[in-house]
Amino acid sequence: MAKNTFETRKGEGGETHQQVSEHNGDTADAAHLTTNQGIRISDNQNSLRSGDRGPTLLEDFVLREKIFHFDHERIPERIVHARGSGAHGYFELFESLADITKADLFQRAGEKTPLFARFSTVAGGAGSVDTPRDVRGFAVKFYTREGNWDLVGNNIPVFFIQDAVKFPDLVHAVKMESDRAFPQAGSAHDTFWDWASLMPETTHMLMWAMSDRTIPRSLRMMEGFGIHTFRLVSAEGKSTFVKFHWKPKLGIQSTVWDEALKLQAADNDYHRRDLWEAIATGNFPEWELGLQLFDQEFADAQPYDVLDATKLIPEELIPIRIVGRMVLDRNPDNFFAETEQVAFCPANIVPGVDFSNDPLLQGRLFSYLDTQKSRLGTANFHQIPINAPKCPVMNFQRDGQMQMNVPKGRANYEPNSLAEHGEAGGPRECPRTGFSTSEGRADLHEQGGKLRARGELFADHYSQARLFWISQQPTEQAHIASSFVFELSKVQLAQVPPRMLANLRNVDEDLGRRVADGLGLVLPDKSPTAREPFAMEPSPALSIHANMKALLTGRKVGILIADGTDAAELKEIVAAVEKAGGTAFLVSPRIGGARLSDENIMKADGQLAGSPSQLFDAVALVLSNASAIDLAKQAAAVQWVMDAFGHLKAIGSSETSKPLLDKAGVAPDAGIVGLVGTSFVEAAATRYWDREPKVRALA
Ligand code: HDE
Repeated sequence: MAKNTFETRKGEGGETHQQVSEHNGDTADAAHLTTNQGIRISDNQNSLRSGDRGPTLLEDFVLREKIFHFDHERIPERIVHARGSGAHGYFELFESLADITKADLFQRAGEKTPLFARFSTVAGGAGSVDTPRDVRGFAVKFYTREGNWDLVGNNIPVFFIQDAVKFPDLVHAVKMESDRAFPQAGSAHDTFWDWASLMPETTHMLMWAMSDRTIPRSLRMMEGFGIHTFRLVSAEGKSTFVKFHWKPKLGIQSTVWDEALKLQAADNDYHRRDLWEAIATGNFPEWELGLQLFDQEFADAQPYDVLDATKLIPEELIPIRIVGRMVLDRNPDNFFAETEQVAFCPANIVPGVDFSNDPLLQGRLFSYLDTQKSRLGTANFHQIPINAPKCPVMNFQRDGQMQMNVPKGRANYEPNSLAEHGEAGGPRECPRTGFSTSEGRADLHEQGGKLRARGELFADHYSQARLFWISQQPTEQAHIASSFVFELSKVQLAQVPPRMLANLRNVDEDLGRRVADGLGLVLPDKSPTAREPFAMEPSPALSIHANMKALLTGRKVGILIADGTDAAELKEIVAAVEKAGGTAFLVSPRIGGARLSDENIMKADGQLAGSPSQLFDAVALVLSNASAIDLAKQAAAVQWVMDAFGHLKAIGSSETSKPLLDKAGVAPDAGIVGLVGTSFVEAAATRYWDREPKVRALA
């Protein structure tokens, strides 16, 4: 802004920037430090004092302005989803959807629409860690030619509650407890489980929350879901129900729980850094946009209500139609201005997209606008660059705090006949192209009088929780049961775990029994059900393990080196990792590097103690025998290997590295391989679930 001001002054024929510089002897083309009023600052190191050891003077407007601005740098953090990371990118349409929707961004195959995406954890504060067990927000703002469309979703296709009226209770229960302000960023505490165990409608979501979905390996490796049923509306007014899905190009992948816990110490910013580095190195994260399209007839035939956000529609029933892709190709220039100030709102939709009567969605339509006013402080938050539509905005809304526009003329009402904005007197309604609520919304007309009630089918809380359970592979089931044990073991209120067990028995007897065993509790009677669950066919699409892609692309391999490392072997392994699309990261006891067998010094990317193996997807040990014997005496090195083994990762090692492997208790299996040929890069593309029973007892 300061720069523009100078340019304007030049244009107006006043004293120019150049002339000012010549007056005072500063170089004309230097970037001058100024106050917010544009006054050049001569000294940014010393405040104005009375004598060089005397008191600071009140008249020092440079100091006062700087500190004043600093004092107000923070704004209220988001009440939920406070911790987030964002990036710019674009959406590219694969095929025209003109027959289904008139939304402009879905008309022309190959066309790109700019967007900004923000991923977040839910419970923790803005400064909390990236890897707690938590749902992840997945919010996308499309800057379409017809205005902004925000698809504000999560990485899980269902939600905890059915009605917006319960949201404050959910959030109060899960966030840090109100008297003691802990725990930060985690659900493993009394109030969350007290509330959840009293709310059977949470059960389906709890199954997802206790699965590996809530400990993603990377923001780039998680799915996204719009959750609610929305509508797409064609130019002819035909309306189709839709559920939105984002499918990551790298496949879904999660960490194991012990790894996620240790990541909290290894790198608080693990996901933020991963996203940033991927974009900075040109490995642009990518997701495909998929639609589940269905009509009223299908909706009416289901034994669950499509307006209930605790239910999903199995992909096997309504296949996902891939219609385009999102590519994130630019990191933010400024975290605060963009990622922090971006203001999403599910009510931001464009002609051709419409809401359904999902009572959770309906409540959200109010909440987001309201929260932005308290977070960003003004009703003009839409003028902040990251929120501003990239199409014209024309109306007679005026004034308000932080108004950035300078509307001209007297006409600030509609209709008017002042002809100040052209013959029509300013912007007018657009009955043909403007947004109009779909007439095809049968769900609008199906109600009786004014009621505080839910549809009958909303009362079934267990059928889909069971669907999720039976769609998981045995290791995934063991992770779910173990997570329930972990979380409920942190609960100190004696009445809560039995209540939760009573609910879990309605999902699956075996699950209830395993969690009870893990807790050392007697299995209580089943809790009464409001509506009897019914059987559903398993949906393999709900399993991570069944759908994980064996890829090294986008993944990171830690390579341990030390003095005496074989130079040729190291070169070969780094080349193989990079050829397979992975990143090779050299770890050494000293950051300055290691003296290789050819006497050259190889600088390390990370020092051993600061680069634990949980930061990598697979590890390789390229050590001389002497170094391996030496490192076997160092806890950091032994732990490095033990953790890689315990986190079910591939370990490649030269024969000479064996003393360290042995010390770490590494037992042979398919993931323990040599470094010759392609065996390591092939092994490094996956995890070794079969190893798990050898390294930990699961419920
Ligand atoms: Fe949100 N949610 N939410 N939510 N939500 C917010 O808006 C709210 C819900 C989601 O990166 C808040 O700007 C209510 C479901 C994401 O900035 C707030 C209800 C889903 C983000 C709010 C829900 C979400 C938010 C807090 C129940 C998945 C972060 C700060 C009716 C479909 C967006 C803010 C970002 C943020 C309210 C339920 C996703 C308070 C009342 C369901 C990804 O307005």
